[in-house]
Amino acid sequence: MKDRTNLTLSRRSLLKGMAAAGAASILPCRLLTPKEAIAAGFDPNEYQTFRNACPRNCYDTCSIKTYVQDGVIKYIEGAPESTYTKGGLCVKGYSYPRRVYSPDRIKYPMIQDGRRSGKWRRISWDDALDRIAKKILELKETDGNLLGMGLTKYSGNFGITSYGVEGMMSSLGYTTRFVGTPCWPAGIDAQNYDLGDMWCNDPEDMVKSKYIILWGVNPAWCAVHSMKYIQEAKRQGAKVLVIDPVFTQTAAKGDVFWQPKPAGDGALALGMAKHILDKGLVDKDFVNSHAVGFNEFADYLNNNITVEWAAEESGIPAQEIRQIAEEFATADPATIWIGYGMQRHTNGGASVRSIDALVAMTGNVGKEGGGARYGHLQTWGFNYHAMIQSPPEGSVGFTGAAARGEFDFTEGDKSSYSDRTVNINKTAQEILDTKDPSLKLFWVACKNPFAQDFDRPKMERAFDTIDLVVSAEQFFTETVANSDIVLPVTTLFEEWSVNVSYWHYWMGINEQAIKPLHEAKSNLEIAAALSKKLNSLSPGSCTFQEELTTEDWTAKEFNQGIYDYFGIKDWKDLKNGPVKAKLKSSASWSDKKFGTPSGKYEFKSEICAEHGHKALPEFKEGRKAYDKFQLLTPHTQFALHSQFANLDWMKEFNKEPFVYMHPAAAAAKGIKDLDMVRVFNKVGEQKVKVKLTDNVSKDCLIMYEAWYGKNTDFNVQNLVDDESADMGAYKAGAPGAAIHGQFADIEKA
Ligand SMILES: Nc1nc2c(c(=O)[nH]1)N[C@H]1C(S)=C(S)[C@@H](COP(=O)(O)OP(=O)(O)OC[C@H]3O[C@@H](n4cnc5c(=O)[nH]c(N)nc54)[C@H](O)[C@@H]3O)O[C@H]1N2
Ligand SMILES: Nc1nc2c(c(=O)[nH]1)N[C@H]1C(S)=C(S)[C@@H](COP(=O)(O)OP(=O)(O)OC[C@H]3O[C@@H](n4cnc5c(=O)[nH]c(N)nc54)[C@H](O)[C@@H]3O)O[C@H]1N2
Ligand SMILES: [Mo]
Repeated sequence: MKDRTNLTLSRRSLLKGMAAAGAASILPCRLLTPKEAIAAGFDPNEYQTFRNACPRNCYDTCSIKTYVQDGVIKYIEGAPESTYTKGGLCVKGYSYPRRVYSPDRIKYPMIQDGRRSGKWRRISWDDALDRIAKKILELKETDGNLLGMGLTKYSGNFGITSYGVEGMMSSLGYTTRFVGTPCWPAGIDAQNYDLGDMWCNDPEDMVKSKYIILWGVNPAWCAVHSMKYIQEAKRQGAKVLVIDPVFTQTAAKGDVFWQPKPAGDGALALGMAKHILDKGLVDKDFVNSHAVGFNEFADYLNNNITVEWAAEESGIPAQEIRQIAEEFATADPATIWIGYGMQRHTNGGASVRSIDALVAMTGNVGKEGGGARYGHLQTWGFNYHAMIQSPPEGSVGFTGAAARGEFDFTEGDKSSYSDRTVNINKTAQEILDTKDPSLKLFWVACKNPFAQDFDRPKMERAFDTIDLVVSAEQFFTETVANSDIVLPVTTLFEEWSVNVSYWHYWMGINEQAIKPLHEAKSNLEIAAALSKKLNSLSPGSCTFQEELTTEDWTAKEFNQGIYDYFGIKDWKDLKNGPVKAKLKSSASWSDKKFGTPSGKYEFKSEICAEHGHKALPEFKEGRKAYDKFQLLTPHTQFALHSQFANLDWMKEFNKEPFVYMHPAAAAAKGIKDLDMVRVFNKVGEQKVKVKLTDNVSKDCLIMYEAWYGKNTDFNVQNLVDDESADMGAYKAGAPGAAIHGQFADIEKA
């Protein structure tokens, strides 16, 4: 029997979360339902309640109900109104009060005397902003433009008002932006080539599925609220197959588990497609009426693919491939949830295209309970008022006409001035390579490059070339340690915003439930304060509004389109609870009108070919091994990237990091359970304790990403290089990262 202990831990942690959030007296020894809590003496009328929304980069984007007494958060729960959140939060969510009131929070602006020295001094907001503003003005003076100022921002806070960070940069002038995403871009491009957009069914309709393949996705940890739909579908007779190189907790809940070689997914999907073709199980109506290029795809399969070859490439026995392919093709409806984990490879985009093809050829696209589910941005139609700001009059920018370092600012049409964009997935290398002007001032917000970007040793060298690094943060992360000035930012409970998901179809308002703690300011308030300071030093040097409230700026994000889509009259309606989009069908593409040039599903995509890939979803090999073991660094239950694992409650369940290894592979190296080991490769090395488990294959090492706080040097990015995924540049502006296309060796330390 595989290890399921973490599931129990999760439940215990929930209890702990609620109890310590202030409801201890009414929660004696287990998690109570709201009804039981009330029966036990919990009187909701004694509290002020607020609506909040978890802004972390997560499928679930939970709607939260917050109970406040005397200006202090006492208790939080999932909003009962949302059928998705359904009154519950995840284990991390329940720990929020510990995050807000953590003694480790950055409380004031501070300055460090020497990077990584740890010698931080408190300074006033005025002093901090004065130093930053003077550096901005100095750059404009010496360079004649502001391209020497860089911004790296990603997903620390996905509340819509946080796009005010980008807005702040635009209001200063044309700057250098780190663009792209480490998360999901290869799959986004793949779905755009095939379907004309990334657009998934409502996850709540998985209950209608008769066959569910969870392909490189771990919802038991990463999208906990979706598990109830999968479980319900199972109760109604659906079969669930989980495909992952790791026996995850999601796998433990499935009926069948396939443990393929990492990056072997394309071969597996094509092998299944070939068998479906051989057996005459193709949905002829769909491929003839609603698709282009199926005949060419069928020719490709007939000429190049055999089930035996697929078995060899993926490590899954041919007989199993045949059986599952037949089951999938004959179940109606059948669906595949394509995870973000599986596309973080040098062939990730190609693999997603072949999985899309499998769903399409069986006629499961555009069907309720069916679909190639990846993600969507249908609910994101906000104004992006905070983000769209104009540069000051006379700003000089990048003309984009010439290669980096060779362009002439004096030439070119001023209306075509733009920011200079560089690849976020090669942050360290881009900092080192960017010249004329080089980066001298770096703004980091909603981003932890030392924990989440790649090649940490190179990151340190790169940061050391920058004059002034400013981090807007909540905790003293490794990135803060490599900064000069840190600005304290509010948590979600201390500001207004609005949140939607890239997975479900709910929208929730985020009210300010408590006053900002210490001297923290929101991303928007920081932008306003910087603007005020700059304009006092040099009038007209910043266009950002100097006085604002996050509530007013949240209101500015709404429009009639959003109101109509969600069926509300006013954004204030959201104070009554989250609302769900009024969907015509729970299925995406239900009218079979696709966003591709042909308006049909494109088994053959000319755009894809123009972008240098194959027109058909052909097989592409994964990255060639450069060391003994494949190294995977996926997401963990007790952290959301570099957030949460540092909190005291989380540490009770997840005290320290481990590398996970198969016992047989360990025996061959003389390594025993809980030994201290050294994991190393061409990027760097990491010392960590080992846990032996047959949840991983003999050829793999697993280390979960997370930042545990200041007392450990654990960082998976010491072992992950910045190799690109095959796709991502089309829709995200830069290719994805081959995060799981990594290799390493291990020895006893
Ligand atoms: N090895 C490896 N690397 C990975 C991945 C992996 O699987 N393995 N996954 C990748 C993926 S999928 C993603 S999405 C990225 C995530 O990378 P990031 O977006 O960098 O992830 P987070 O750690 O969630 O957030 C970064 C920081 O934002 C801060 N923050 C939170 N709220 C606010 C706010 O309101 N304002 C400001 N200024 N800061 C705030 C948090 O304290 C945190 O330190 O990592 C990628 N990197
Ligand atoms: N608890 C928690 N929840 C989260 C996050 C978190 O950090 N913690 N992060 C959020 C974010 S930003 C994201 S992007 C999502 C990610 O959500 P998921 O996509 O579910 O998570 P990952 O851990 O990135 O990857 C999922 C699985 O892909 C597997 N995998 C790796 N390589 C391959 C391969 O070649 N083939 C196959 N078939 N599988 C492979 C990994 O072993 C892993 O189990 O979750 C979100 N939710
Ligand atoms: Mo992500």
